[in-house]
Amino acid sequence: PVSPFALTRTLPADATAAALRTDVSAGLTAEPKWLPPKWFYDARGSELFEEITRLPEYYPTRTEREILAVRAQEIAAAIDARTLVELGSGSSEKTRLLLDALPKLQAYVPVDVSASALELAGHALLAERPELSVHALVADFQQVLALPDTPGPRLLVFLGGTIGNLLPDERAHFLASVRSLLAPGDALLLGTDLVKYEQTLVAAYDDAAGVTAEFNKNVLSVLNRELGADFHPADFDHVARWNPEHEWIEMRLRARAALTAKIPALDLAVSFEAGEEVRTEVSAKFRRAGVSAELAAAGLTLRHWWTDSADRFALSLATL
Ligand code: AVJ
Repeated sequence: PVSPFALTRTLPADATAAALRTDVSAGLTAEPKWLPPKWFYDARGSELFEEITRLPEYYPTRTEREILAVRAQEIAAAIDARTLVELGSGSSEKTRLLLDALPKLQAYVPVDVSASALELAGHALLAERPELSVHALVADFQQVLALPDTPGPRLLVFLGGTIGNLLPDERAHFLASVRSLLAPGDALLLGTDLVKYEQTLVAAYDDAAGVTAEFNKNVLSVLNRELGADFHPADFDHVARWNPEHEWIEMRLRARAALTAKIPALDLAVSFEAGEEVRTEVSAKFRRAGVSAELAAAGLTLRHWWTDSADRFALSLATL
């Protein structure tokens, strides 16, 4: 018998380490300095993110879950998928709401950079739904994906508002590659956080308990461990700021005093002036017209737009 669980690596084992070095040397020698948000998520960072999702100020996770719970049947009616592809899986609890609503589902394809996260989630799911075949894909969703040969129609889901962590040109590139994965009859389900009152947004990224501050500073611990750097996270302040021009939240780390950090693995020393900031994340907030336009630019048509009662978050369903 064929095993119902298969794991395919499209990333060489050392790809992550190489990408980290490339990103850190580019970002910390740039003016102004930046780091990509994907490096937050080591084991500690993933744990802190889980903690963020339970904070009173951080509404996106519970709001998206609420929309999914209310709309799962409508989603299934729009696309009776035989394969569910989840990009950047890990939100297994939300995925379950979808899985349970799709009666014809045969295959689940979680895509994540972490093989261990995929093994855990895949086997837990199989214990509950032994009739599903799980084809886990170790891949970076920003790279070109080759999906396993599973039955259509396919529903591709990208939840959590993670698309907002991409810059506009990265988003265009990402949506175009999603478009190239879809055949007639397939669909994309996309979660986006929405533009709202500035204080609400800033509070969601600068919580009173300081969990997001710790999450932000965790990227320095990742650099210390992976690249032998000597950052002291306490030398930096957490900053969360609304950028009204781009309509995104920016997280930054601001040096409390002038300092120089050594990064031996890159043979690099990085100096900060007092008050100098490194941008560690953008989290774009959307409006319906913008989502519709970005989908259209990638050759996709917005078919459904579902929000919660307070219009905080949206789920979009798009097809060719
Ligand atoms: C859920 C990954 C999209 O941008 O809101 C949470 C990550 N950053 N708090 C977001 C995050 C700061 C998050 N994503």
